Amino acid sequence: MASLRARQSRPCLAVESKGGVDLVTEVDRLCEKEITQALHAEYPTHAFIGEESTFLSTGELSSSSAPFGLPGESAPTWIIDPIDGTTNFVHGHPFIAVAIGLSIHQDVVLGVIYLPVLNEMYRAWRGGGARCNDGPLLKVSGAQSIHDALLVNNIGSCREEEFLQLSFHRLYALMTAKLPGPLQGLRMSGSACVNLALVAGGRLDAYVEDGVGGVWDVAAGKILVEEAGGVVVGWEGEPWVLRMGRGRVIAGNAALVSDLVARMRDVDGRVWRRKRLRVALKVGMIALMGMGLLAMRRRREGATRRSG
Ligand code: LIP
Repeated sequence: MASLRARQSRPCLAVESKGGVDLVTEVDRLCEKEITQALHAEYPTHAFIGEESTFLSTGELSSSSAPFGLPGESAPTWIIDPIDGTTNFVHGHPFIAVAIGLSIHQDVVLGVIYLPVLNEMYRAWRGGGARCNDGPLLKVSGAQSIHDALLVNNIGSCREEEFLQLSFHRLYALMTAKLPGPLQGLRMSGSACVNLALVAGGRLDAYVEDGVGGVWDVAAGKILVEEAGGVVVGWEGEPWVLRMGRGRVIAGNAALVSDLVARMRDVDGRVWRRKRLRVALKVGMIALMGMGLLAMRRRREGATRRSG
């Protein structure tokens, strides 16, 4: 991990795009390979899911384009994000994390998140509480309202206009809320794992993101937050489940999370209704123009018949 810190300042880091502004570096791949191979040596029958690749039963790493799904019921599965916050890493920004989660029967039972620049190791296992380094048991914050909350949100690599407009509407609604008052503070860290570790440690009150990159962004942090007395849910407030593909997440203490779920639902509903109204207005305008044109044509035809 010292080498991870050193490589961050290396000027000739090989960076590739996974599509658009989504980046991967040689260090992501190298770290994933080392972590996976070390775990595989200890647990040869276990399954592995990494952000950059998947580990085949032959002991080889395959490229992330290889099809893979969550393994079956019984295989304990290690879920690895070798560098969460790759864009931060590329820019030398300190909010980066290495995350490892272990899921058994689709339930994350163990999680470790290491913040190499801060040298903070967060860890938790089911029933064992969560800790950072040699510190006391972690506890999520007790903030009960957004007016007392420091919220973290990320806008990942999606640059679609509609998605961005909706994302900014949600933040605007929180920043201008009348009751109980506007959000106390808003941050964007660029790393889902840093967010979840800091929520578990009570240094951020809540985390909201629509568009986390995959299970590796959330798995390890989920158990940290839960063992620190908090909850991690999906957009409708449903339990967050391991599922391949992009995801949505809200984490924090239960009261604040259910308030945020309701507020997101409210904004999404309003934006959706406005969009439907705009479509209805457009259709109405087109219909009116069509009727106008038809009436003009009929008048012209009538006039031609009368003059003939
Ligand atoms: C990133 C996450 C970030 C999210 C991005 C992306 P990466 O992971 O940590 O929170 O907004 O979509 O998934 O690519 O830095 O490992």
